[in-house]
Amino acid sequence: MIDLQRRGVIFGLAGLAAGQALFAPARLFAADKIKPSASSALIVVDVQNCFLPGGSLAVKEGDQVIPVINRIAKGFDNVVMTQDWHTPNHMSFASSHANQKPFDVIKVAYGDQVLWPDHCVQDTEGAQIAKDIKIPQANLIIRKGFRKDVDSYSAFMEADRKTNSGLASYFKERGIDTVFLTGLATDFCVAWTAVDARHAGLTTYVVEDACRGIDVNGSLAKAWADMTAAGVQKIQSTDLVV
Ligand code: VGL
Ligand code: ZN
Repeated sequence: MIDLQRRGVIFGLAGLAAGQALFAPARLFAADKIKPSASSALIVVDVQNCFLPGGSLAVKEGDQVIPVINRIAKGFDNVVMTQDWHTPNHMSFASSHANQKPFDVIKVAYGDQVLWPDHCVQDTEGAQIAKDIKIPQANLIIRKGFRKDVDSYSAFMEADRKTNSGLASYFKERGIDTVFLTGLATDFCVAWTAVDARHAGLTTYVVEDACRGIDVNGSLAKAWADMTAAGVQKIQSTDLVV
């Protein structure tokens, strides 16, 4: 008798878990894991040579995201990559301004602009996506920052906050309502893309151990605060069932 009742409970819970999985990504109660579904997309932000150790705007441990991203990408049918893609003499380069050095902040028409070392110049080796990224099923590559006078950290919208990339419409047309963000750098392109994903109405996760930050003048802590305020959820790659 007791045994039967116990079984009933167990089957009941098992049924609930299966039901939740139909509406994935659901937090499966057992180990609180998240399973990507057909309406989920992985976004791989700017894993490009310039941002890897030895690159012109190297992110500390930037290369360490690659095996993590390759592993979780196996669980996604929908993968979007982004590629920082600047003109020579781009306005975000310190070298384009007299008397400025990398990591200085200047005022431009649309607000504050951090100045960077030259990086990710169109069609250069540094702008190529890291060769060790192995995601053959990636569906779309969004290039950004390709207009000389406007920077673009976000994959959705340029820094002037006017020019749309079309990515929100792409997700809408493809029935994607949930995105998982990975890549470089946590505090710039990942964070801005994550906040804009929320503005586009998407459920948004940032996979913390699949990202690394630049962390200049407290930018990493600020980025996490901004993301949390926007409703972005921080997870680890081990929270995913892939
Ligand atoms: C990025 C600074 C300048 C990034 C791009 O990918 O986070 N950061 N350009
Ligand atoms: Zn850039």
